[in-house]
Amino acid sequence: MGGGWVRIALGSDHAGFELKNKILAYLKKKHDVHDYGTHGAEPVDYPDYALRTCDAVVSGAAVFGVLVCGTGVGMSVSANKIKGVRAALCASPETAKQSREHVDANVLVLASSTKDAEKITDVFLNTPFTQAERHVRRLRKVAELEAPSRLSSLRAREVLDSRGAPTVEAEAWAGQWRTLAAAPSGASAGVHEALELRDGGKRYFGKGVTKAVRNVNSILSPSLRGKHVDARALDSVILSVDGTPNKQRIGANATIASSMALWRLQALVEGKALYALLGDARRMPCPAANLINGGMHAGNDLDFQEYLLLPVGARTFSEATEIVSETYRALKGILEKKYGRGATNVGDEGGFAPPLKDAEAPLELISKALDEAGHAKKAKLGLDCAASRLLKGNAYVVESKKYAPDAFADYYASLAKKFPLAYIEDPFAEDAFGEFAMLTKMLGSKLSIVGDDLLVTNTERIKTAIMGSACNALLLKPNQIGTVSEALEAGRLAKEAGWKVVVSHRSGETDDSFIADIAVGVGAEFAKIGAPARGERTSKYNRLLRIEEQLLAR
Ligand code: 2PG
Ligand code: MG
Repeated sequence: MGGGWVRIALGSDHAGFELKNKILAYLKKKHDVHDYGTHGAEPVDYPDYALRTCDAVVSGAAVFGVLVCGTGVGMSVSANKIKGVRAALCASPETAKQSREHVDANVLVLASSTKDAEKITDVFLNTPFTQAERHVRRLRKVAELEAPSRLSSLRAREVLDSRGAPTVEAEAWAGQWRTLAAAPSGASAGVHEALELRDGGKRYFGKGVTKAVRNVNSILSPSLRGKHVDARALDSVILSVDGTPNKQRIGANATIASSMALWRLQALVEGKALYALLGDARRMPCPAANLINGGMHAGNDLDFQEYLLLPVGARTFSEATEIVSETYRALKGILEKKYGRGATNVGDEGGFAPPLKDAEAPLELISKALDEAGHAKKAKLGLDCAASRLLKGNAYVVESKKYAPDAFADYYASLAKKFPLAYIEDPFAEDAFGEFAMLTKMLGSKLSIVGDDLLVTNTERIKTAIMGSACNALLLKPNQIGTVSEALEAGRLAKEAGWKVVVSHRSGETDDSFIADIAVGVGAEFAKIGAPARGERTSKYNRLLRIEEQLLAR
C-alpha cells in the first residue's frame, strides 16, 4: 500500500473494459488502486466485480470505488441498494463535484462512453464532503435540542447472576432512550462493604432481591424521575435518599444497578462513549486474569483464592488477551496430563479448580504454562490471598501450617523470590492496616500490594490506608460502595496518592461490562476480570477489545 495514498477499488463490465484500463493507468500514478476485474458480456444483476468493489468500500479496505459500465444507469441503481454504498453516475466534472459535496458519494459510476473520464475521476476524488456535512450537523443540532434530557423512568427487576443467584437489574429511560445495568455479587465479601440487600426466607435460598427491586421502584424512582440526566447529581440524590453510611436502607445492590444505568443513560443521551463520561484517562488496563481458582470460589483445597496472570509486557490489550488465552489453553493441557480431565473443571471466575492443596503448586503450573505458550518474558504472576478467611485466632493458616503475621510476611517474601510475583491482594485480614503496612514496606518497591477487603472502595478507609502507607494499590469494585460517583472518587484518591488502581469484577457477575469502561476512564493499571472463559468474564475482555479498537482508530 502506498504511504498516504488513497486506496481505490475499481471494476468494469465488458463494455467498460477499455475505459477502465485507461482510468486504472491514470490513477495508478497517484493512488493505491486495486482492480477487481471485468465481467463478461452476458447480463447479471450484481456482477462479481461490482460486488467486490462495493464491498471494499463498505469494509473500509478502499476509500472510493470506481465502476465503469455500459450506460451506468442500472449499475448506479443497484449499487445504491448495498448498505454503506452511495453510488453516483457522473457524466461531467460538475456532477462529480456535486455528488461528493452533497451526498458524500463513495462509488463513482461512469458510462463506458464518458468523455473526460480522468478529469471527472480527479474531481470526484478531490472534492470533500462539505455541504452535506453542514447539513448533517444542523440536523444533529436539532436532534440534540430534542433529545430528552430528563429521566422519565427508572425501574428494576430480579434477574440471575453467573452463580444462578438473583441480582438487581435496573432500567433507566429518557424518552425513547433506554439503558440497562446489573449488580454483581461477591462470595468473599468484606465485612465493611456496603450492604447487599437480600430477602431472606425460603425463596431462592434467602437470596431473592425483591425488596431491593421494590426500593428502586417505589423509593428511588419517584425521587429521581423528571430530573436532568446528570448521573453525578442523580447519585447524590440516591445517597441522600438512602441516608445511611452503608446503603442499608435501599441496599447497595439496588443503588449500584440504578447508578450504573443512570451513567449509561447520560452517556447515551450525550452521545458519548461510556468510558469518556467516566473519566478522561483513555488508557487501556493490563488484564489480571484469574487462571487458577481456590478459596471460596472453588471446590478444591487451595487456601489462596486466586492465582493471577498479569501480561505486563504486552504492548496492547489485544496482545495481552492473546497471551492470557494461550497460557490458559496451555495450562489446561498441563493439568489434564498431570491430574486427569477433572482437574480442568472451572471455578466461579472461569479459572481452573484442580484438586490441589499445595499453595505454591499453582504458581509452578502457571509458570510452566507460560513457558509452553512462549510468553514467559511478557508476564508476571499475582495472588489474591483473601486472607481474612485464613485468619484463625492470631495466626494465618495455609496448608494447615500456622503463621504469625510477621512470619506470614516472610512467607510472601520467599514466594516473591521464587516466582515472578508482581501483585499480592489482601495478604492480611480486612482490618490489619499495620500488617499490610509491614508488607508494603518490605515488598512495595517491587510489588503491588493491593487492598480489597481492607479498603472496600471506601474513601474513608482509603484515606486511613494512605496515611499509614498500608498499600500501594486499590482494588476498585463499584458494588462495594454502592454508587459509581463514590467508586470514581475512590479511584481518584488512590491515583492522587500515587497508587495503582485495579478495577475488579466480582465472583458472581452478569454480562454487564460497565467495569471495563471504568477501567479505561480512570486509567486503571489493571482490570481483574477473571479467566478468558465464561460469558460473564469474556464480556469484559470483549468490551475492552472494542474500546481499544476505538481508541487506536482515533
Ligand atoms: C475478590 C473478589 C473478586 P468476591 O476477592 O477480589 O475476584 O471475589 O467477588 O467473591 O469478593
Ligand atoms: Mg479480593
